[in-house]
Order: sequence, then C-alpha cells, then structure tokens
Amino acid sequence: MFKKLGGDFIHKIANIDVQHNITKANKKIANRITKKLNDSNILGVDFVGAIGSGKTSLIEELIENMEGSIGVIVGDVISKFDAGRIEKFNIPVVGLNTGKECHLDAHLVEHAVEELPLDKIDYLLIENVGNLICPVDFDLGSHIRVVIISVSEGDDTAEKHPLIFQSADLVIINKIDIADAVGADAEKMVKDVKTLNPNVEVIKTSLKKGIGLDKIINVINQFKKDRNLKSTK
Ligand SMILES: Nc1nc2c(ncn2[C@@H]2O[C@H](COP(=O)(O)OP(=O)(O)OP(=O)(O)O)[C@@H](O)[C@H]2O)c(=O)[nH]1
Ligand SMILES: [Mg+2]
Repeated sequence: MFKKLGGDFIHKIANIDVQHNITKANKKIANRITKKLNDSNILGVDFVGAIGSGKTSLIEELIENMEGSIGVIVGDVISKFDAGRIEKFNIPVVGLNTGKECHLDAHLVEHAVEELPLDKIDYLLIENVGNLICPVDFDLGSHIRVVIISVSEGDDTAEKHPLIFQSADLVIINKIDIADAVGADAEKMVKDVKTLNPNVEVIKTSLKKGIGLDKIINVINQFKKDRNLKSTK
C-alpha cells in the first residue's frame, strides 16, 4: 500500500516536470511570435472553443465585416475543410494539421507565421483545434484569446472547464437562436463565466442570424488600439 502511494507520487512529479519544460519552451517561442507581430503592427487573436461551437463561422464573419487586412492560420487535427472555407475569401491563409495533438502550439504557429505576408496584414486570426482543455497552457504568441462556446454543448460547459475561461480575454456564447430548442440557459452561461473570470467581456451571439457580431468587432478593435497597433495596410 505504502509502495503504491510512493509510486503514484513519483509518477505525478515526473509528469509535472515534463509538462513544465514543454510549456516553458513553448512560451519562449510564443514570445518571439508576439515580438514579430508587434513589429508588424498586427493584432494576433487565438480562437479556442469546443468542437463545432462556431470558430470557423466567426472567422468567416470577421473576414466579411471587419475593416483592415486579415490573415488566418487554421488548426485542425487532420482535415483541410476549414482552411478550404477560408481560402475562398482570397486572403492569406495557412492550414496546420496537428496529427494526434488536440491543440496548436507556438512551434507550429511560428512556422505558419513565416508563410504569411506580414507586411500586408492588420489582424492574424488563429483557429485552434476544437477543444476546451488542451489549449489552456499553450500560448501561441497572440495578443488575445477568444473562447467561443455554444449553447448546444450544454449550459454547464463553463463550470466543467474553468481553466480555459480563466485564460480568456473575450468569451462568446454562440447559437443563442437554438437555446430554447436544446434547453440551455444562456444567461446562466454568462453568469458562470463571470464567476470564473469577473473582468472578461461575455457576448451572446447567433452567427447564423448576425446577432452580436458588431460587439465582437468593437472589442477586437479596442484591443488593437489599446496595444497601439496601427492599421496601416
Ligand atoms: N444554429 C446555429 N448554428 C450555427 C451558428 N454558428 C455556427 N453554426 C453552425 O454550427 C456548425 C459548426 O460551425 P463551425 O463554424 O464549423 O464550428 P467550428 O467551431 O469551426 O467547428 P470545428 O472546427 O469542427 O471544431 C455549422 O453547421 C454552422 O453553420 C449559430 O449561431 N446558430
Ligand atoms: Mg472550424
């Protein structure tokens, strides 16, 4: 019994060390990316959310409705579907496949950034792999993290995944058009997020019906202004 507990303890310590080294190495690369974006006056935005919550739909709406030039990095496990959706807009886009990994990391993003014409971009929008757990510790060098969930994942999503909401700069609760149909209480979701992260802005949207998009654009623009990143392209 004693031996078993000791074994478990050592096992946990080993995992923590490995994890610590990985996130430390990731952070170093992320800092390089942030510097590169700052030097080019680009605001980097990391979109994190559950599978199917509306990440690509939001990026599509931002491309169509925001002023300024946009470049996109699309992370997916294996497919190219989402990158294909963005390519239709004829803007710079790089698709990344993570294989078995459930999140993007700074190493992958740094390579993608090298492929982009930074002198022609005001906003770099990064779609992370659909997941609310794995991306938490992986800074991608972006200036802000937008977490997007939808009512169809259940109105207890925030309570179940506190860390990702605590790491968010903006939270979007999407698909409010179907809240009644799926029996979700969108106001409860807002309250749960605010409990976890009292200062974060929470915006309810229906990307299908164009509700809330203007608010998101205002917040993103404000983040750009706050960082003195001028739109000159
Ligand atoms: N009813 C409703 N459907 C929506 C809304 N926004 C997006 N959808 C639909 O939800 C589905 C998933 O949207 P995507 O934008 O592909 O979601 P995603 O988060 O990029 O998905 P993954 O990349 O696969 O994780 C699509 O069928 C969208 O048309 C909305 O506001 N309301
Ligand atoms: Mg997508």
